[in-house]
Amino acid sequence: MESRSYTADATPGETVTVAGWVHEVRDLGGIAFVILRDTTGKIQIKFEKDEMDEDLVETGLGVHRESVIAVTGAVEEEERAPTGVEITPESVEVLADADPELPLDPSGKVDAELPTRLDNRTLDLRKSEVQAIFEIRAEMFRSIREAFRDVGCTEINTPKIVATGTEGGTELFPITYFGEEAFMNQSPQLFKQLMVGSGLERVFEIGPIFRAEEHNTPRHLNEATSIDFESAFTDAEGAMDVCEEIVIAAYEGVAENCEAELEALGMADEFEAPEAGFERIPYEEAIDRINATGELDEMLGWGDDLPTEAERALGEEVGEHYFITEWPSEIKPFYIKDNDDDETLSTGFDLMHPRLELVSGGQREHRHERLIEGFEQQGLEPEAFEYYTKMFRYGMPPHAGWGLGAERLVMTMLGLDNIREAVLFPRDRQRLSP
Ligand code: AMO
Repeated sequence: MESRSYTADATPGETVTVAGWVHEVRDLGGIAFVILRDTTGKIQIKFEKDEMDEDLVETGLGVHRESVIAVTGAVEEEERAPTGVEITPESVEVLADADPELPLDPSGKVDAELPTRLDNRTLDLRKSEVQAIFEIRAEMFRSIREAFRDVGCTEINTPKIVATGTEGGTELFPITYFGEEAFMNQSPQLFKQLMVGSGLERVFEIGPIFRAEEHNTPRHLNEATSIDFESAFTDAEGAMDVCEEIVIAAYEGVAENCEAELEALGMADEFEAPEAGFERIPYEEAIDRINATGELDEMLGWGDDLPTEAERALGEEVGEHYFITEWPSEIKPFYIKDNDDDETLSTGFDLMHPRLELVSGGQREHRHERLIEGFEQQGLEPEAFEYYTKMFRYGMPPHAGWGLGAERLVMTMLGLDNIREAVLFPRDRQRLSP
């Protein structure tokens, strides 16, 4: 194939070779059109049956929809064409034929249910509005990485095959590691903490986390992508400041660089970055405000986790991103530090989108003795975590951090109903392939 041009770059006066998928064949009798689609858009190919070579016409119009073809020809202005230009073909080459029966219609004229879409993700991603989600996801990571660099973070990668769980035993995926029991990591929690005591001090990681969640919900995955931050010499307030900055940077990057994608999703007009200064609501006040909405069948009490309806009720009232701070110590993990003045309170915080939780974080317990006590209180054996606790005896600075679910960020940013729409190949209770 001659060097290939994108359809979006085809300029009148040039002779180009474009390559892509047959989006549509429109036969009007003496004249027929093939609409060819590539990653940048679509272009019309014009066939004038009486004036063109018979074989050329047959090849061009005989292909099934979604076949891959390459077309060489002159680009001309044509105001009746969908993009204002069309190609008069000199040659058409069929690079890959498509079956006439497709499991899913990439032109979007026939709707498909989510399971069918996920089973045929390759075809699903030929739709511009689906492609847009993943272009936006990629831009989100690009701008987040840049924002982390701007606040002095080093990007790290930590093991995903681990010896111990950190976020609760029931959600662990066990595996066999050369005859020994091991697990898929639930979060990079302990490793990122170990790095703040190293020379790196301030780190971030974007990587997979694995949770053997029993429930199949529109907001849970069994394999998710976590955006993790951890910094030495920072407290919960400082960690929340960075969290806010990163979330806003993600939105700003998308607003600046994804105009066409937002357009494809029909969101170009209303999309805007949240304003800085997210409200920070102490847990106790959050409970009171939720109870006051009258939306819950049962009143919430101190120490209760927030059920989905509670998150929704408060989210509706606040109407934008907000933090819940000062969670009860008893419902936060062993690595979260208690409040210095009141041990029943922790330094743990969550960042909430009005629809759901995006982030958990807090200041960490960096005092060795207290850390060991915390393990024991949670019924964990500190010996199993010695690789971690040991380093707290050799100079571990005060530190804080958080973990942000990337798919939840995409889901809330784009108003997607189901978190699976934000993942190429989701893993859930029913889905292990593709
Ligand atoms: P947590 O368990 O709250 O905290 O996870 C942090 C964030 O990760 C996302 N998340 C998920 N997203 C989709 N499906 C899941 N099953 C899933 N589980 C978690 C959520 C959640 O808010 N180590 C701590 C973080 C820290 O303190 O730094 C942790 O993992 O958006």
